[in-house]
Amino acid sequence: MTIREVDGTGTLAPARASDGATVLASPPTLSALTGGDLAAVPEDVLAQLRRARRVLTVCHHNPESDALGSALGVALAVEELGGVATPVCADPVPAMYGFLPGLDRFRQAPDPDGDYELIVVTDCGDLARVGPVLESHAELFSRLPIVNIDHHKSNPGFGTADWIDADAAATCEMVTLLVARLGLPLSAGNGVIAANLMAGLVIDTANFQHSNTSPRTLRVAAELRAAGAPLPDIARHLYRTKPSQQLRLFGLVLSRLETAAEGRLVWSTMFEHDLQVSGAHPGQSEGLIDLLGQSEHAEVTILFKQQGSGTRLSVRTRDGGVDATVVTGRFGGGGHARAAGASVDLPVEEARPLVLEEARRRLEQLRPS
Ligand SMILES: [Mn+2]
Repeated sequence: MTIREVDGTGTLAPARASDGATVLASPPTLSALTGGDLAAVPEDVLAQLRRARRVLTVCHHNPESDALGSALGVALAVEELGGVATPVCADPVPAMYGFLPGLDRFRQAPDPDGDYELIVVTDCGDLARVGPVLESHAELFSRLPIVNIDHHKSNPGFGTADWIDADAAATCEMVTLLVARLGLPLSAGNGVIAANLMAGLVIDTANFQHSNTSPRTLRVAAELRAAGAPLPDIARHLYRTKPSQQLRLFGLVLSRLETAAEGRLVWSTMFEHDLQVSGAHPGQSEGLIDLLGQSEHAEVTILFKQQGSGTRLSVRTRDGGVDATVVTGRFGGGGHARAAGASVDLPVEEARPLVLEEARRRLEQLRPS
């Protein structure tokens, strides 16, 4: 289908640069998105983006690919419409995203000669998420209109124009709709737009596996895939690419997996010498607990990490089961009901039986065996 019937007049207004020149002779063909999907983009957001020629796009500091993809996607769309844009993130692009094209466009501060007319903030649940750029360029943020595009339910609406959609799996899902509504083909920008928007979807849905993956998310993904987004590469780089040292570390810790309460309680321990043996660094234990939690009957999964004379514990629990914060709370920790952690001032051999006893007690309360 083509994106007709979306502006209420029966025809799609062709994308126009602010000097009135028609950028596209005919609207791009879409294969999956519906008129209803496209109609979700607010008119005031479209109007601001069609009008502005010099645009600053900003995502949150400590970025992942939903932040980066959404800010870059908007910037490139502005440029496709004949404007100039600077994508900014307060922090450098993490090395793990180095395989994605176009991220070298990011600056860590606005261009002093940018002469911006508009700021587009993406994937920020509140304006402070922008990070240090906000304070260092306070004048810019207070003077210029702000378009706020985000999918965090808690977003207070800090923009001149706000588009907050908590049903969107990713801000990149929203930006895909925006790019299409602007009349641009999703293959625009040499495929950079589609690749980065897809990466944002992949990260925020964990490969389209989280419950936030809606039919619309999949239609958006289908559209990006049709536009050439390299989904297999993105999924492999983000989820199936690990240094051998990290896999060796996983192996050491997985080999110590223990279970109790008919497999409902699962745990393992990572010792400091595991890092030396495997050659991994401490940050590479990321993902281990989720692997342990794949144990078939696991309801409470605990990873104990030796930290000098103390112990760090991570707890994961199954939906509808034990509240992980109740277990970690006993040991001065916190977190979320399904994922929590604590640091215990005891050697791992002493901390472990105490924590396991507490976890077992909570399991027992829930469903006595
Ligand atoms: Mn996001």
